[in-house]
Amino acid sequence: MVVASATPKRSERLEAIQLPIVDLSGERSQISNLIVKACRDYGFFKVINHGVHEDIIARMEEESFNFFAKPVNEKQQAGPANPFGYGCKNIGFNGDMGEVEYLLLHTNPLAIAQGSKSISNDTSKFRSAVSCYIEAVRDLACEILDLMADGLWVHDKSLFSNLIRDLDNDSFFRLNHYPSLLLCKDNHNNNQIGFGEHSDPQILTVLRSNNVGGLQISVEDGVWIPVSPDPTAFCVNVGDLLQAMTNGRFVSVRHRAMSNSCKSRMSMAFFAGPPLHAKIMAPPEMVTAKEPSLYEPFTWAEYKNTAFSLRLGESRLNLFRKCTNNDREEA
Ligand code: GA4
Repeated sequence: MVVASATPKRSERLEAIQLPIVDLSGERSQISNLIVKACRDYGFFKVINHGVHEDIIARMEEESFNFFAKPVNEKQQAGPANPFGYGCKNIGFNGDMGEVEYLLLHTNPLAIAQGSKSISNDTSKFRSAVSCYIEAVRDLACEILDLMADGLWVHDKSLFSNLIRDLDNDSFFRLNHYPSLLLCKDNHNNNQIGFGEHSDPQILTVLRSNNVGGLQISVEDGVWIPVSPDPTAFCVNVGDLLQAMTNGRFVSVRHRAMSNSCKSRMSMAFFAGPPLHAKIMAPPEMVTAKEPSLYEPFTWAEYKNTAFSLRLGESRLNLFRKCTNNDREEA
């Protein structure tokens, strides 16, 4: 595992962080421990030897590339994003903007079949590429969630993964294109915000990007650390729901994506979400006398409604925090 060096007190760091790297071909108990440590320290890690076939990734990337290369008026036939469909610059419903264009899809098969019609001229090719990719990354997400449960000594090893294996799971798939800007001067990265600061509301995110940097994470308030790109790995991050289910042991870390003025960046993110009616609460193993439960139980539907009604960077999980004695004393 490679660990990041101490963070200087500056608002931006120019050198990229080496996130913890988890080799999934390693020994199981060692891997679970590495994952747990990474999720506590950074909320982010990379996985290599993940078992997702290169072909599956290449096919999906090609479809994504073909879509974004289309003329604007054709892309707009798949929009506007509400939240699903093609979006350009507008993010969510509350006026957030960024230098990004994207396709957001729900991952249920019917939604993919419906959505594909306005996205590709070869609907069945697009549909097949998306279905294979989603199946593969969902399996990967489940394997990682089982390893997490193991590493946390949660008795039911499938507690987390069952939520996203459920037929009614509410997982999303997002293709992002951060176009290169017209300003490219002497190869200097005149970066602009592509996708503004936020944490992911779901359980887990599995992200893959081409070889262009742009992802930055905030391990400390106001300090942005670039993550080096690595197309051979998947970047995995903890979502808000997993922070709640681990009673705050794992951190759902704020991140953002910058668009690079010289090279265009493409990324593909799978957001693993539970069924809308799923009750989100920490299992008994995560709650002790020393670490009492931090959050009120809530359903994903309740949380999602709150998350989607706020601005991108607004804190959401805090709204579900229990009132502690400290809070009472402070009030
Ligand atoms: C962030 C993670 C995912 O991309 C996403 C985003 C969603 C959207 O683009 O519609 C949100 C954002 C994300 C969180 C706050 C709300 C909702 C935009 C926004 C302002 C698809 C998701 O699930 O939440």
